[in-house]
This record gives sequence, C-alpha cells and structure tokens, in this order.
Amino acid sequence: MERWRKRGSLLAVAAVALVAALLPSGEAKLSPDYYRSTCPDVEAIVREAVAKKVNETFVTVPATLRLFFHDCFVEGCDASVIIASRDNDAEKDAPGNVSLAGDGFDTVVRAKAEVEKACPGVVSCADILAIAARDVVTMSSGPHWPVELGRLDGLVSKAGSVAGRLPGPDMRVDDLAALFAKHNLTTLDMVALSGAHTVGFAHCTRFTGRLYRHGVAGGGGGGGASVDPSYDPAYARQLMEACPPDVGATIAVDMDPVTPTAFDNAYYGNLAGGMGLFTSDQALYSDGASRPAVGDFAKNQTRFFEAFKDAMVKLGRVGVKTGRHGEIRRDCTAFNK
Ligand code: HEM
Ligand SMILES: *[C@@H]1O[C@H](CO)[C@@H](O)[C@H](O)[C@H]1NC(C)=O
Ligand SMILES: *[C@@H]1O[C@H](CO)[C@@H](O)[C@H](O)[C@H]1NC(C)=O
Ligand SMILES: *[C@@H]1O[C@H](CO)[C@@H](O)[C@H](O)[C@H]1NC(C)=O
Ligand SMILES: CC(=O)N[C@H]1CO[C@H](CO)[C@@H](O)[C@@H]1O
Repeated sequence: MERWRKRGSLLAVAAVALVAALLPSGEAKLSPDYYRSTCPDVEAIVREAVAKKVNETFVTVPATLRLFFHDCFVEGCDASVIIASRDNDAEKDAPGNVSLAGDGFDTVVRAKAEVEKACPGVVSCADILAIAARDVVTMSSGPHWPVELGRLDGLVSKAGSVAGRLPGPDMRVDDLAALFAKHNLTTLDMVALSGAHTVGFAHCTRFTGRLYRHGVAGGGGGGGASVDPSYDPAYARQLMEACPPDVGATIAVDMDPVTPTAFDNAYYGNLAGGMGLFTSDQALYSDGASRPAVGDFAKNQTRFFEAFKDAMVKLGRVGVKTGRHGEIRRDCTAFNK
C-alpha cells in the first residue's frame, strides 16, 4: 500500500514533468494561486517592499511599470531586463532601455530580498516584477487585479535582442499595432497599455524633434523648421520652456501634465486636447483605428481600467518560460551560474 502510494506520486511527478517539458515556452500554465502552498504571503511581502520604496520616491511607480513592459516585450516576461551587465551587452544596455529608471530595478531587488527571507529559492524575479507592476498601479489610485504567477526567470539577456522589439516615440499607429500584435496584443490592448503614460517622466530629447525640427528631413534643424501642428500651442510653449533647443540629456518632463502622479484616464483627455507628448501618443487620437478607444477611455475611467487590467494580464503571458528554459534566480541581477 505504502509502496503503491509512493509509486503513484512518483508517477504524478513524472507526468507533471513530462507535461512541463512538452509545453513550449509561451504556453505555461500561469495562475494567481501558484505560490499558495510554497510561499503563501508572497503578495503581501512584495506589496510592503513596494510601498516602502514608493514612499521614498514616486519614480518607483512609473519606473517599475515601464520595466515590466520592456521585460515582457524582449524575450518575454522573464526578468531578463534585470540582469546586470558585465560588458554593457545585457538587455538593459540596449539603446531603447538605457533610460529605464534605476528605481524599477531597485524595487525588484529589494522585494526579492524580503521574499527570500520568507521562502528562499521559490519565487521568480519575473513574478516579483509582475506583482510589483500591479502594486504600483494600485498604489497610485489605479485599478487592482489578480496577477497570474508561475513564470521562471530567463537564461538569456542580450542587448542585441532589443532592437526592433520596443516601440519608439516617433512611431505611428500601424507600426505600433503590428509590434503589439506580435505578442497577441490587439490595438485596443495597445491603446489601453499606452495609458501607462498617465504617470512618469520623459526626457526632452525624446520629443524635442516635434518642437524644433518638425517637417525637417533627417531632423537636422535649420531653416523651415516648425512646431508639430498637432501640439496644442500652449502645451508646446510649456514644453519649449522646459526643454530649450540646447537642453541637456538629463532634463525630463511629466508625461501627463494634468495629473502627473495619479494613475487615471487624464492621458486620453490630454490626447483630445493636443497634449500627447510623443508622436506615438498623439497618433492614437489622430488615427481612426484607435481614436474610438481613446474617446471611450477619456469619457469613462472604469472602461479604461477594465481594458488596462485585461491588457496587463495578457502582457504578463508573453513569452513565459517553463522547464529547462528558465530558473528561479537567487539574485535577480545575475544568472544562477
Ligand atoms: C505604445 C508604445 C510606447 C512607446 C512608443 C513608449 C515610449 C516611451 C518613451 C520614449 C518614454 C520616455 C522614456 C524616457 O525618456 O526616459 C516612455 C516612458 C514611459 N513608458 Fe512608455 N512607451 C510605450 C508604451 C508603454 C507601455 C505599454 C507601458 C506600460 C504598460 C509604458 C510605460 C511607460 C512609463 C510608466 C513611462 C515613464 C517612465 C519613467 O518615468 O521612468 N509605455 N515610454
Ligand atoms: C514613509 O516615509 C516617512 C518619512 O519620509 C516615514 O515617516 C514613514 O514611516 C514612511 N511610511 C512607510 C509606510 O514606510
Ligand atoms: C491570443 O489571444 C487569444 C484571445 O485572447 C487567445 O485565445 C489565444 O490563446 C492567444 N494566443 C497565444 C499564442 O497566446
Ligand atoms: C462606464 O463604463 C462602465 C463599464 O462599461 C459602465 O458600467 C458605466 O455605466 C459607464 N459609466 C458611464 C457614466 O457611462
Ligand atoms: C523605445 C526606444 O526609445 N527605442 C529606440 C532604441 O534605440 C534606437 C536606436 O538608437 C532608436 O531608433 C529607438 O527609437
């Protein structure tokens, strides 16, 4: 009898291992209850670490949210973006990622340290980042949703993987939609996720082309340059004041000038008023493919929150690693060996 039970459970383990091995990465079975028996307090532990960090600096909110997005779009949601570089060749060193604020990385590292005290070697950095990204949204008066868990940490982090995977601030709706579609995210998901620009900062150099070099071939400046006419004139003046033509690389402005620290739907109202900071923001309003969703979200914050939650859950499923494709990192900034 004893023997049979043992055999049975061994068989069960073997069956689980077989199923895990057969599942290609990207079709992992995620669940909000994943750590129920192995680390039941993980969410409370992460929440407390994140709350402490947010209390120290608000940048924690946008930095953590953006870090999750960039992680998921390059190699999947596997914390590959957190790997520290040895020779400036890790994912975080790629041009699209260099302005990721350090407070996002720090949030994950600190939360991981607390989680390790309670349940060593059990919870992935990728899952901690997914929980933290939800928590920062909730803590800045945004929505709350159950975060699916069970990701492994990736075994690859290369700067070379980033090119072409992240959207750029000068992109139009067609190209943005195509990029998101590669990850099974719809145009509606893309419009909802762009609402993350309701918090956080952007460096002047990301949009000064719209202020000083609009319509100039090659963006070279000089005669004939003008302000992008899709900017509201008063907003453009405000941006020019904050970001003069010779502005240094470190100056940044609020992405949502109306309610910069609240996760709300003001971003969409801004777009209707010509206050989209990047071309990629303003295009959501000017393109007929995305404009109805912008109008809907601007009118009804509940609708925005519902769509944002759905899209974040879908984003969190991108490229998830299982089995031999991943590990539970001990140190989020380094592979185990
Ligand atoms: C739709 C295409 C998108 C484009 C073209 C885009 C581009 C950018 C750029 C250029 C910045 C400024 C970075 C800097 O100057 O430091 C930025 C900031 C930010 N992005 Fe996006 N982004 C997009 C979508 C998203 C998504 C899907 C999310 C998250 C769900 C997100 C979250 C953020 C946040 C929170 C910031 C502020 C970062 C901070 O304050 O540190 N973005 N984005
Ligand atoms: C937030 O920071 C203040 C000091 O800046 C401190 O007194 C307070 O206890 C902190 N709260 C939390 C929840 O960490
Ligand atoms: C893509 O999304 C659809 C609808 O949300 C879902 O049914 C399908 O399984 C997803 N495919 C992948 C590869 O994730
Ligand atoms: C906003 O949208 C929600 C969800 O679709 C709906 O229940 C609610 O009635 C809407 N509110 C308004 C003012 O239209
Ligand atoms: C998201 C982002 O800013 N991407 C940039 C990454 O770097 C390349 C080349 O430097 C730019 O063209 C992208 O816009």
